Amino acid sequence: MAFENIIFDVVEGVATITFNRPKALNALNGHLLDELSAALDEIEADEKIRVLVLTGSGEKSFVAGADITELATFNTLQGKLFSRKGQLIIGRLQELAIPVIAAVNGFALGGGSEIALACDFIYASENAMFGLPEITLGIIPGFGGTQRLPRLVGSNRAKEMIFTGRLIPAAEADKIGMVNQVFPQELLMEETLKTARTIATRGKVSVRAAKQAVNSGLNVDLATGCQIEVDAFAICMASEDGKEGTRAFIEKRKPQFKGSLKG
Ligand code: CO8
Repeated sequence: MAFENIIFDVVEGVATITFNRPKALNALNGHLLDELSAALDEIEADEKIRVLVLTGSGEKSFVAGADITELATFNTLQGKLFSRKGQLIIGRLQELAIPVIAAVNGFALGGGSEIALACDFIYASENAMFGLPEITLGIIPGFGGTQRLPRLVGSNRAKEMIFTGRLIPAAEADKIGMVNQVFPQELLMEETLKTARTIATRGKVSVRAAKQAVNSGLNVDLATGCQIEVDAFAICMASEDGKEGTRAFIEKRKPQFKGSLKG
């Protein structure tokens, strides 16, 4: 499918989706969300894609939130449908079988922060700014921000950001555990792709199992989470990759993971 609002490419098992509406600082409109959904369909159908990276075009913005000019035209029902569409897509990002890394290269505001929060982790450029400024528009986050931000940085820090709409720079986001690493703008994609390629060399079954175990475990008590881990561990042990990884260690060679889901 040809895209107008995103750039989608795949290199050596790493897919990159670049939000690409530079005139509106890559703000999310309905068309962009539809294209994002179609790109996720393509990713899910391609067994060779091992990691997804999300970033924004240009050096100023990752995503400056929902498109406010479009939001302003919505009635209640349209607002509800837009919020639902966004939440479905963001939920898909979170649950995607492969890891998703946000490379935040500038403003990640409102829906932009919410997309980044649904990724497995965030790398940021030094000029990145995060925030949920919806309160300044008389609304609240609608793509999961009130739920995912407190889970990541604690309810007190999340409430301060959500109640004030204050934007925080990358260094502060790093300090409160919202981002994993901060890089100079010119190194952000290089460093992100380096990590993505490292993950792409790991066993597909074990990376998938690890993501599912962490995600599922966050929603349950520790004992249930540990049981989830037992089951995921057993699947890895029974997989071809699990056998190859342990055999390679004993034979003092690099493992050749095939990523087969067969046991
Ligand atoms: N929507 C539409 N256009 C935008 C947006 C946006 N979110 N952000 C920036 N733009 C446009 C500007 O209007 C401007 O266009 P033009 O050149 O035609 O005037 C262009 O991008 C450049 O922006 P600025 O001139 O404003 O650039 P500055 O460097 O001066 O400022 C800021 C950059 C601080 C990012 C500023 O543009 C800004 O505050 N933008 C809005 C940020 C915001 O409030 N985002 C949250 C939106 S609400 C949201 O995301 C809710 C998500 C959940 C929705 C739930 C469903 C109902």
